[in-house]
Amino acid sequence: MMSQQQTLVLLKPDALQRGLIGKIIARFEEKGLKLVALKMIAVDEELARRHYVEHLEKAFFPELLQFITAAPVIAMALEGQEAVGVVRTLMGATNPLEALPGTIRGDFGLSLTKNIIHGSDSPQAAARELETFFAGELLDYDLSLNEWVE
Ligand code: IDP
Ligand code: MG
Repeated sequence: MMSQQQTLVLLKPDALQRGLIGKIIARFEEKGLKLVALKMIAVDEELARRHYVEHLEKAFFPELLQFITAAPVIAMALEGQEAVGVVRTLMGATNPLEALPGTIRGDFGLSLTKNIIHGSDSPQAAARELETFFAGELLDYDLSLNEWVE
């Protein structure tokens, strides 16, 4: 069954430094997803540990921590039919070397760590991550394009 969902997206420090922010946000707009929150934020170690709690013990965590705290990120909440899975599909595989062309990671990345974008991997993760970045800040409004894309 299809359902309206909300999901958290982070445009990681490499996306900002490489000037890819506008292009990536455009892909979500063009898809028809609705922005319900958007901000730029410097992720500190405490926030990184909270967000990536399932990865704290992984061998790559120190490298991930260094990367995600190296420059600001753009955080956004997106809403739409099956938004969690749709965003993951648009992102492409975690490893940009394996991500298909046409996906964000497939088109823009080469590095497994510096892979441009984060998207929640389940509705449960989305709820937790949206609380981490946007507690009480999600906006409720009518988007006129919705009647044409859903
Ligand atoms: P995801 O971002 O596609 O959900 P996760 O497995 O949740 O992938 O990993 C979180 C992030 O940690 C990745 O997006 C990537 O930046 C980094 N990462 C994942 N696996 C590795 C690895 O094996 N080496 C280095 N960095 C990794
Ligand atoms: Mg993940």
